Amino acid sequence: MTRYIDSSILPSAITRRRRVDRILIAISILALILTALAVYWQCSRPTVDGDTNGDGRLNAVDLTMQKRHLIGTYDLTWGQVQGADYNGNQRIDQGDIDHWRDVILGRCE
Ligand SMILES: [Ca+2]
Ligand SMILES: [Ca+2]
Repeated sequence: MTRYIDSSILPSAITRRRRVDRILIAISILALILTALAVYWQCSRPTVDGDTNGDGRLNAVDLTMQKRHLIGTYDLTWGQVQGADYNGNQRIDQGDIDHWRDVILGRCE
């Protein structure tokens, strides 16, 4: 049995495949660079006590996340719980939330 290959299609198919491969490689490299930048940015930010969402600031957003975690409508990671656990009892409770609220309001440090 003899197979015939249309030689006019083959080079363009290979060229197209190489072009797609180059685009995929470029996207992969870009994703790797963006991931490295995100890790660097996250690690280089100052750590702020009570900062639950990791934006480097303590504010009402953090309190909302903590309150929602307390009533069971939002799950925090273990690291977030540790960061928000002011009284050191390994969980977020009303005492933690009251403390961070007072810090935000300038009632305590
Ligand atoms: Ca925050
Ligand atoms: Ca606590």
